[in-house]
This record gives sequence, structure tokens and C-alpha cells, in this order.
Amino acid sequence: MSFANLDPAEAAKLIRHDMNVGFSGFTPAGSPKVVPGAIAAQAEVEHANGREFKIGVITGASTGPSLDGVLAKANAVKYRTPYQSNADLRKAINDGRAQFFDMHLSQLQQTLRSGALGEIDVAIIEAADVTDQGEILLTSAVGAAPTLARLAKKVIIELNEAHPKELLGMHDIFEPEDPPYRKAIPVSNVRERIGSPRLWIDPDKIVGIVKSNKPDEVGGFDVMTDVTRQIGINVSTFLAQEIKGGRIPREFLPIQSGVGNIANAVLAALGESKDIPAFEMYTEVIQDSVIGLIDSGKIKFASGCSLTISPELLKKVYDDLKRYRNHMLLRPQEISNNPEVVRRLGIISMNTALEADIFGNINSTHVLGSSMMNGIGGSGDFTRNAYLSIFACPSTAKGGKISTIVPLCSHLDHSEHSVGALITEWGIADLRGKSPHQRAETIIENCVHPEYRPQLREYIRLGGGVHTPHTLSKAFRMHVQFQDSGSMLGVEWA
Ligand code: 0RQ
Repeated sequence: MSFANLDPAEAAKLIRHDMNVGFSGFTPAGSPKVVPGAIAAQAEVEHANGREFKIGVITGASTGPSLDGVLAKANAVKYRTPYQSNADLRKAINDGRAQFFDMHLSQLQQTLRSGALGEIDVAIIEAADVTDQGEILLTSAVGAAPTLARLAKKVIIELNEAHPKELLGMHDIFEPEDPPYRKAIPVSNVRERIGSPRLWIDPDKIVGIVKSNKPDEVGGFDVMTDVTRQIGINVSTFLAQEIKGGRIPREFLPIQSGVGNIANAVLAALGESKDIPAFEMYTEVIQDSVIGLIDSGKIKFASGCSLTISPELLKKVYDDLKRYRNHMLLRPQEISNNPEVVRRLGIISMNTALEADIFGNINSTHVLGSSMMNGIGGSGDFTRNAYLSIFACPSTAKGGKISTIVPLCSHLDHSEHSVGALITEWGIADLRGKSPHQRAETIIENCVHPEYRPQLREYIRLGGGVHTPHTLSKAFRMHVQFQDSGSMLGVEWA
């Protein structure tokens, strides 16, 4: 069977108002970049003619401007899950124009299979190669593509020449059985392959191929500042100290690292530290700094779900795939983030908080408890199950007007029970084995910006000798003062 060639507009015609559309990709890596623009154009025509046109958008994680961005700008997103980071879509979500369901990424595929998110009408899958028998070579991510393609009633392939066929061997496609028939996920080390290098899609469902030649839209990082550099140094000092003290095995353990500027700086610091041995990663996003560390020998192997690296670096990897294939592999997100595997391998998780409270609860997602930033992503999959879970963040945001450490988080993503250590540019708070009073003391004295320490000490004093010294009527006073006057500094508790 050979598949029909479609142009983007013909493919977009298969998508109608209110459909659920599954897209391949995880972060901007591996997501379709041509058909979504044609769907957005179609939505604009429909809207201009007074007709409704909005779709459910399901991908592995976030995507870039040519998917989430164009659809959000065209007001064509009815529903979005499980994660996003595009500015236009974030605005649509926070304006109430798009409904967003923020979920643990490892749970997406199982939840889709259960039917709880509705049917997948069409899946659009980016491929580096496709055979007449329906064998698909995925591109720079696996994400939820295997499940989305299997569940979809129809599949459109976006065949993207920007990704080379030599990617064959980079992916490990595996879908577990569903309970009550699930068996152990047989990953017993970071490098272990348990599936197949290609994804098979029933050829009868493939309605056509759209050709494309667009690179992944992965942005770079902010230049490292003294603050982000110091956070990185503090994380690596903490880990070195734990190895020295015998609380982490001398051989070290696999690392998971989150997304964003802070995570990038932390990895760079681990790379530079002489006290950290060469290590492996079991993570979801393989980001820029990993490639340099593979080159220098500091990272021996990285198992991930997407290769989310800037265009110049991706070119470097693609030009030398034979070598890089020996150092990395890409898995579906229900395996890269699988809690069973994370617990088995003894992962050290390193994620970023938007806000933490003095007891160690973490908010990774909501600004002032109400505006969505990106989503919980995979941070919970790793944090809750890690051998040691670390959260890092700068002690202040917005030029010091916000203390990222507050009496009570304005939204909760990770509870104090899942957080082993909190680290800022000021220092390290090891929270393991500590009561709420002890946690508050170590966080305030080691991590809070010195300007905010007196007011947080005073908050604890007000709470008195109870187990967790909260004063409920005052717990959000710092947030409220910021909303009223633009700064959290100088809160009076009386
Ligand atoms: O805003 O850019 O407007 O200045 O938040 O902050 O310090 O640059 O941090 O890029 O590392 O991102 C938590 C968002 C951190 C990210 C988060 C403002 C700050 C700035 C970004 P500006 P930084 P980073 C697996 C892991 C959840 C998902 C996750 C994230 C912007 O790491 O989305 O962990 N994590 N996934 O000024 C108001 C505060 C603030 C604040 C910072 N308290 N209040 N604004 N900012 N703290 C990967 C996947 O799941 C795919």
C-alpha cells in the first residue's frame, strides 16, 4: 500500500469542530509543524463565517509556536492536556479561552487508554521515515505518540525531511498492558532496551502523508547569572557531600533533571564539579547541557523521552548519530517517567520550584495561586518516587519583590513528604528527618534571601509551639501585600 500525498490544507479538512486531535511530540521536539498551521487557518475561516471551530489538543507535553502557538492565536483550542509552555497558549488558558488539564506526564497514556479523556479522532504524527506497511521512524521525541496513534481513528503522517533516517535505533517503543494484566516494566538499568526501534501503525488508518522540512523550534536558555550559577554549585556541593557521607552510593545514581534555566545551570555545575563522578541520566527531556557533558565524558548515557536541544546542537548530534546513539535513547513518556522504574533505579531528581514554603511544600505551576505557568510536567513522576528529590530555585523573583519562599504555598504540586532538599543561591536545606519546626528553621536560615528572613522568623514565632506553626488568617499575607503594593517585603504580621 502506498499512502496518498496530501497538502496541509487537505489534511486539515479531516479535522472538524469539537474533535480530539492527538499530536506527536514532547516539548517542541517531534511535534508536527505544518498541519497545525493549516488547521488554524481553517479555524479562522470558520470563525469569520460565524461558525464555531475549536478542538481538543493532546500531545506528549508542550509544543512550539507552530502548534500550540498558531492554534491558540486562532482561538482554536477548546481543551489542552497534559503540559504547555507557549506564551500564546498560556495567555488563552489564563484568559479562560482554553481549558487546560494539568497532569502527571507518566499518566497520560494510561488515562488515554482508559477512555477518560474521550476518543482520539485523528492523530498527527511526525516521522523521519514511513514504510508502506505502516512502520514509522519517529523523530526527536517519542512522547505519547505510540498510544495516540494506536487509539486514533485516523492518522496523518507529517514526513519531515529535517530529521535523518539514521535516527533508526534511537527509539525504544514499548506499551505496557493495562491493569489488571500489567507485568513489571523490565527496565533494570538506564540503558536497557525493552521495545522496538520503530512504531507500527495500522496502515488502514493512515489517511495520507504531508511532507515537511521544518526544524524543531527549540529556544535557547537565558545567559547564566551569578544566581543561577551559585544554585548549580550548591546542588553539586550537596550531592558531593552526600556521596562522601555514604548516603548516596559511591558509584552514584542516575540523575533526572527538570526543564528551564535553573535546571540547565545545575547540570552545567555537575559537569564542572570534580567531586561528582561520571553519571547516567534517566530523565524525560534531554536538553542542551547534556550534549556537552556526553562529549566531555561526564555523562555516560542519557535515557529520555525527547531530544529538546537547540538547532545548532541538534545538527551536531544528527551529523554524528552513529556515536550519539551509543549514549542516548528515547522512550515513551509512560516509561521514561515511570514511577516503578524511577523507584527501582534510585533516581536523584532535580526540579525547579516557582515557590516553596517554609515547611518544604512546592508550587511548580501557579503564579500567586491562580495563573498557570507551564504545568507540573514530569516533576511529580520523579519527585514522589526518587531516591533523593531536590528542588532548586532563586530565593527571589521579579527583582527581589517576590520571595520565592513564603509561609504557605499558594498552590500545591509536591507536598513536604516528597521533598528531600530545597536549595537556593544562599544555601542548602536538607529536610530529611526533620519536623516542621526544624524544616522551617533550616529553610529560613539557609535558603531564604536575608532581607526576607526576619519576617519569616516572625511568622514562625507567631504560630507558637504547635506541630506546624501556621496562623491561617496571615498565611497568605505576603501574597496579598504583593498584589496590593507590588512587593512582599516588610510584611507586618500584627
Ligand atoms: O519569569 O521570565 O517573566 O522573568 O518565572 O523563572 O527563574 O527563569 O526559572 O526557567 O528554570 O523555570 C518552575 C517555571 C522554572 C519550570 C519553572 C518567574 C520568573 C520568570 C521563570 P520571567 P526562572 P526556569 C520536567 C520537569 C514545572 C515542570 C517541571 C517549570 C519565570 O521549571 O515549568 O518541573 N517547572 N518539569 O521571574 C512569580 C514566583 C516566581 C515567578 C519565578 N514565585 N512568582 N513569578 N517566577 N518564581 C520537564 C517536563 O515536564 C517537560
